[in-house]
Amino acid sequence: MKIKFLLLASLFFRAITSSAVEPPQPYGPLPSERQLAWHQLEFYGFIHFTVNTFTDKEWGYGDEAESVFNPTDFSAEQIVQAAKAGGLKGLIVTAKHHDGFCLWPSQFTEHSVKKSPWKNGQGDFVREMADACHAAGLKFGVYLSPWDRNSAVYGQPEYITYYRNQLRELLTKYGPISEVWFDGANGGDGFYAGARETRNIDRKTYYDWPNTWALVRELQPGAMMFSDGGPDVRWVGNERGVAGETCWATLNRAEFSPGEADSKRLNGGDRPGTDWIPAECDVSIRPGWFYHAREDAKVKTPDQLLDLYFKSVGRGASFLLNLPPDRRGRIADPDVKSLAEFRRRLDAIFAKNLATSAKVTASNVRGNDRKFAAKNVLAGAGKKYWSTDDAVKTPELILDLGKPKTFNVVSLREFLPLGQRIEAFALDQWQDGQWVQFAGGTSIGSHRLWRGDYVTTGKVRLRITQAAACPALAEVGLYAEPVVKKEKL
Ligand code: FUL
Repeated sequence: MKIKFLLLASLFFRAITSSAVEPPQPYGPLPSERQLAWHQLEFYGFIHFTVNTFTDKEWGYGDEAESVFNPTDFSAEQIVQAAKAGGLKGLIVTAKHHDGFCLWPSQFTEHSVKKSPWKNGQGDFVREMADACHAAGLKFGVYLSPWDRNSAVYGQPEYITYYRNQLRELLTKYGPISEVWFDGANGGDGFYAGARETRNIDRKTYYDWPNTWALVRELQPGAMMFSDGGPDVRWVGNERGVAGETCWATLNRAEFSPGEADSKRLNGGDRPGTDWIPAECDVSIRPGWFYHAREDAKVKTPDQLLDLYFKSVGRGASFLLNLPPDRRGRIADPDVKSLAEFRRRLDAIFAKNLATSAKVTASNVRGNDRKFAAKNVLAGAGKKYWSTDDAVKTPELILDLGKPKTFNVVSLREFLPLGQRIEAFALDQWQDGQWVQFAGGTSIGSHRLWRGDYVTTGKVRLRITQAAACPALAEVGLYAEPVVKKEKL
């Protein structure tokens, strides 16, 4: 009787004490709801398509005849299916590139698909792509080049009205827009309705970005906005698709504006930073952004795409892979094949988390409360996390795998609603009666993937070696990449 009472009393005591343990205070700049949703995408695509596809150029001058744009066998479904098979979660299309040709029938210019022989001037590339993406469950975004080498008024205040009118069309007629891409290449020589001259603009003031951004917020509150320095997602500082080995999700936003890029800083972010503006790694599956038949043999291999995935997604950034349609208006075979094989290999790596049944212990658990238990790092959904008492910034966590297991990929994720807290970590394996370090790194953020030599061990230890605040870690995963035979690479 007495024992039963004591047991009940202790359970009651635990219940009241555990509910009293508060979660850690958030640290530093925090992601918005919009950014949190975007972080889950990780991998999505670019579709570069316009007159350049037909003139074999990368940058059109702006004097291309509308008749040039004439895909022979366009299929939005084929493009979307190729992307989906590659595991891309969305597509961002060039509605207008620097040449100024509009791939939708804008009411504000005649320089568009309206004047093209394609579908007798009735075609709307943006519409078909938006509908196909939405039907397939993919996000849909638009690239509207601020620089317009066709427009007579480029460089004058009227152009800003024109640009915003076009943006309004794109943001109101095509359903939900997931991302708006504001390119940083701005001003220079161009056709400008026959003027054929060089027009330089003041990148800081000409576009009056704050008001354009406000328009996007008003019309599509869920849309992420990309530019060199945000406001929602930043350029990674190169077009090779590679984030810095250290890549913070934070940036001193006031020091950047579109077209004003300190690429080194963008590559790694600023710590602690004033705003949450994670990096996006844009890169083309081919050397060029637009399709050129001469590059058919230069499509990135599945192996190269995997490497890029680890150097973008695996460093807390997103991977924006460009798939340029060819003159038919379809993704060419070599690209489709490489992308599908890349996906097969990626899925094979992440098919099984070898840590799932591990016994997880930690040197400290916040308030000894199971809400913050070490084993939360195996929960998967990202809602739970392991955390420690405020004063404990360099704890360690041990995964006892029960028996030796072999892996070569480790996946870590912080619990983002509490900010980016961890500044350095190390990974050890239990070997011949002692701990031996096999990996280490700095930033974790939304995702950190380590990929290296195969490790075989029964126990793995994660040491947080530096943190700005007590860590909040949402995931630890161990994966084994199947060995690929040489001829498949
Ligand atoms: C650059 C542009 O100049 C390229 O043509 C391409 O669109 C790339 C994604 O952004 O700034």
